[in-house]
Amino acid sequence: MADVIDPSTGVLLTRVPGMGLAETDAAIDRAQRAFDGWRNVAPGDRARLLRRFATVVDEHLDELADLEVRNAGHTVGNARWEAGNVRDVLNYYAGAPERLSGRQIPVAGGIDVTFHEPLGVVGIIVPWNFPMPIAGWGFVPALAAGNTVVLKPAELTPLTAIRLGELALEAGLPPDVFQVLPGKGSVVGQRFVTHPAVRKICFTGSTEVGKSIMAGASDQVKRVTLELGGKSANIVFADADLDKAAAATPASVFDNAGQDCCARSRLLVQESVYDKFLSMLEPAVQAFRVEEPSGDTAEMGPLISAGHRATVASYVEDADVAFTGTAPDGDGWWFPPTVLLARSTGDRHWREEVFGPVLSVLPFRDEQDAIRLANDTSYGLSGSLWTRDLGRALRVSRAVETGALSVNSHSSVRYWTPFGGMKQSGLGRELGPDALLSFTDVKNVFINTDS
Ligand code: TAP
Repeated sequence: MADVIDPSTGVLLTRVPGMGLAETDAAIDRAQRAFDGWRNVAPGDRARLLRRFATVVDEHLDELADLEVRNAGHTVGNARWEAGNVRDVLNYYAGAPERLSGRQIPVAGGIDVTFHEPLGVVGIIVPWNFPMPIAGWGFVPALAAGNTVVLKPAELTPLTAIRLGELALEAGLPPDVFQVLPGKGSVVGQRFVTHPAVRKICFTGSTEVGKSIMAGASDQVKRVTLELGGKSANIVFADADLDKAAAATPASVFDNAGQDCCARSRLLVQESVYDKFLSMLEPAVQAFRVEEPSGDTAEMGPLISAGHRATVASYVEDADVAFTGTAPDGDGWWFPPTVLLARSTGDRHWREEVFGPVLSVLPFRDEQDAIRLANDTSYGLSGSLWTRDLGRALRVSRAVETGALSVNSHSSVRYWTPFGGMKQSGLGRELGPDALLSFTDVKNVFINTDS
């Protein structure tokens, strides 16, 4: 049994039984048995079932959002967006089954055709920071491509995933096609790695665990998609619209209390506007509303757990604090938005993923210096740059080694565009038009037409 706690109050919400090894094996066996039936559901019918699932999620949007506010401390605005994202991803990939076509390739003496075959059982391992969207980015394309799915939510945040599993059945998905298996990563998640019937793992979480999953998966040449950590840069050039850049910066790193692999947690400001920009940023950070997350005005809620709050606090001890925002006192795992001045690129808060509402700031000289500093990390997930110079925007976009970048904006995620990391931020891409194919293998068939 795992305690499920409301991070905004520290109060126990419920207890959820964790699956052991035998139950995990039984669920994987059921998923394997369900595979043949699911892959053979006519494309139009599979599409209709996914659309119906989207409708049922939409009908339960407020309920799902409320669960996430209480279980993960997400602001209600974010939580509604997250439930809506599951619905949208379902609708988007519901268009896939009838479009999952192979090729006909010209050959002598016959015809040659390719098929995108589903893999079998796909295991999805989800972290606690975005329980709904990250689950959906894995299970939806996997199902659309004809795979069956076993999904392990994070122990801290299992409630919305469990509810989505129930809603799938309500929408008419056949039993065992999509199963949610709460439990420990070291038990349920690890079994996905070692069980031969699980043909692919989609993992989102820490780089350390991601590496161990990749190493374990090599034993069975198991496919993996990895979405790992980030330490993304927000680069502000002197020619940028500084008002807009300063106004947008707090949400770029403090949204979801900084517990976001795309958080722009390193701010690089051109030295000629460094002091001016920080003086513009300070009131924007102080105005960022850290409040009880169920209120409509909340822009940021608490951190996920007491242990995580202690980890985040350890980055601020002994650091140069430029200024902070405010956070509620009292129970719950609250932490104020905090802006730190990096003394050098060797500072721990500059180098490591804090995964909390902590922004590190450093000045840069010129374009080359900005690119060098932005790339001086083993991560490469996301990032932003602010400039009015179109040529520079393109040059810097191409030079910064990240999987997703935004110019004069902080957006990273649209369900119809690819998302994923370079370097040690990950492997493969989720979302967008191509993600579906990563849940299939290509089969090539030659048919001899000689008489
Ligand atoms: P992880 O330990 O990586 O947990 C992520 C998921 O993997 C959870 O469901 C976890 O299960 C599971 N897991 C853990 N060990 C496993 C194993 N040996 N085999 C299979 N699955 C396993 O992350 P965390 O401890 O929650 O967070 C630690 C740090 O990772 C954060 O501070 C942050 O820096 C980073 N992080 C990054 C992301 C993204 S989006 N890139 C998301 C979360 C965390 P349990 O429920 O048992 O833990």
